[in-house]
Amino acid sequence: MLSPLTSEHESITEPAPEFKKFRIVLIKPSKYDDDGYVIRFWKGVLPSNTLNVLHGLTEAVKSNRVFGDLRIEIVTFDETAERLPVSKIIRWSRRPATKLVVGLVGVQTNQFPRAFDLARQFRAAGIDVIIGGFHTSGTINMLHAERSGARHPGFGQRIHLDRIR
Ligand code: B12
Repeated sequence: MLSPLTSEHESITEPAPEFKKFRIVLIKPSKYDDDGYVIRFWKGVLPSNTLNVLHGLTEAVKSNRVFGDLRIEIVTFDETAERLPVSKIIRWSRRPATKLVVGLVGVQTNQFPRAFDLARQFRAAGIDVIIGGFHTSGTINMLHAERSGARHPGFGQRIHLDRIR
């Protein structure tokens, strides 16, 4: 049987590694301005509701010990008000016995290009990425999930990012 932290692909090609730590990185992506720069405010005055809700739900997974004794660490970033340490996150994923997943949260249509660029950087480093939010939910519904190669587990959407490059 698949471990909850192991994708189908991994189970076919290699035995499931023993993870001792599960680090979940939740990121609210910003968006590009007309010149292609990432918009980042000097100070954040409005915390993202979705980021906070997702953080709370993930904390519940941790406190309810959904993954048993596995140590869970949750880190959040709001790119609209802080620089995103992409290289550092990739380094975290290479630590021994660590499984790292990136969740791009609350992604709206105008933030999708930025979210997708971030996802590509993490995917290139072998990190599993989940994108959720109004844009992905709406798009997948419109594309008819079964035919687009996207899966629809009901909470957030799991898209085969590698196939839609
Ligand atoms: C509240 C709200 C705001 C508030 C946000 C306040 C705050 N502190 O966060 C304010 C007024 C600031 C705002 C601003 C904007 N908003 Co607004 N907003 C909303 C609203 C009404 C609710 C969003 C919300 O908080 N939902 C509750 C959270 C918990 O749910 P959620 O975001 O849907 O996330 C759930 C799932 O999608 C999923 N999920 C989300 N991410 C992830 C990630 C992973 C990994 C997983 C597994 C699951 C997952 O889990 C969550 C829990 O179920 C929606 C409309 C709506 N009814 O959804 C519009 C909406 C999201 N906003 C919209 C827009 C356009 C904007 C602005 C761009 C408007 C503007 N021109 O400035 C800005 C962008 C701000 C920004 N930087 O993101 C549009 C987006 C349309 C689109 N095509 O993407 C919406 C859909 C309204 C609409 N119908 O037009 N908004």
